[in-house]
Amino acid sequence: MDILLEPDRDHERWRALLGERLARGLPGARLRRREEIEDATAVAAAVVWRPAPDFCAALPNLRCVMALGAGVEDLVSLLPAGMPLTRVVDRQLTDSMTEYVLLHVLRYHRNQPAHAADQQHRTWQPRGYPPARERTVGILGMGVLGTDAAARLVALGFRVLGWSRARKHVPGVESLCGPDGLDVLLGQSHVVVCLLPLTAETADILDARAFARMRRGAYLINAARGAHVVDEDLIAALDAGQLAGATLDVFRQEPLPPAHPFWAHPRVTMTPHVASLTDPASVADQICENLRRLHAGEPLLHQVDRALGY
Ligand code: NDP
Ligand code: OXD
Repeated sequence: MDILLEPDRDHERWRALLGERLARGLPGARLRRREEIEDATAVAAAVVWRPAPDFCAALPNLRCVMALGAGVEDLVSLLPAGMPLTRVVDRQLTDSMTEYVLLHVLRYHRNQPAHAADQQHRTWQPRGYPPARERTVGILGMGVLGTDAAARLVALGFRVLGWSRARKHVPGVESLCGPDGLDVLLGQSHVVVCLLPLTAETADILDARAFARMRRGAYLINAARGAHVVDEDLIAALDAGQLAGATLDVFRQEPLPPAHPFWAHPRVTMTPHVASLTDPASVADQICENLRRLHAGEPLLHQVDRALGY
């Protein structure tokens, strides 16, 4: 079986890590760059991240696409409806996202943006803060990433609300669902964290209406996808003081164009889509296990529900 390998970076590293595992577990499997494919009919699987949009058009016997990341909205819209699609679910990826969420929740909880501004002006200004239990953090999306971040925030003492389609039972987390649940979360949270997948239902979910429902002076952390946020509405909410600040890791267009107002906005903290990076060494085993399963005709791990889009 031939396997198309098209990551967006670290190609040689992926090839080495997958190659050595396949040599042991699936001898005969061959990893191929697009330009190395001699017989397109022999390609049964594609292991990809942000591939060229037409990557599967000339692969008539493709049986599965394995994404090298967690959010798969691009592939969901690109692939034929029946094509099995898997995504990454990985302890290291989850830990990295939780680090990002904790970093920025704590930064806001402990007034770090204000202290940083004070330092610029050589101003000694002690600023008080309430105990964590008096802060509410709302997590939009209680999946693999949201659940872990929520549990670690609970361990730090925060009050945590979690919003998902189905109700969840995570110790210490108040589970909310549906439009009413969303309004409760927005209305009560001091910090709202977006960890939703991007789907038709969740696109533009953080718009003027949502910001108006948030507590005055609340913060937003978006580490999911740029298209969850309506940029102009966020800027208007920040400028009006309705939101005190936003931390954004993801953007509608990446890299963010130099002229975009987020770059220079005093209440925006930006990172270049690094909240959680896939670690090839951590993820190679699950990709090889899925290739083995595909070969053996067994059910695949971490398969995306094509109808739901995540
Ligand atoms: P999961 O699929 O595990 O979880 C998604 C969660 O969102 C689920 O709880 C789901 O509810 C909920 N959800 C989906 N649609 C709705 C809806 N319409 N209303 C309410 N809740 C909804 O995803 P992950 O936790 O693994 O990842 C989340 C996202 O994080 C990814 O899709 C990706 O976009 C982003 N990401 C960003 C990274 C970065 O570096 N910035 C890195 C990795 C991921 P239910 O449980 O009921 O189905
Ligand atoms: C992902 C990402 O979804 O890197 O894995 O954004």
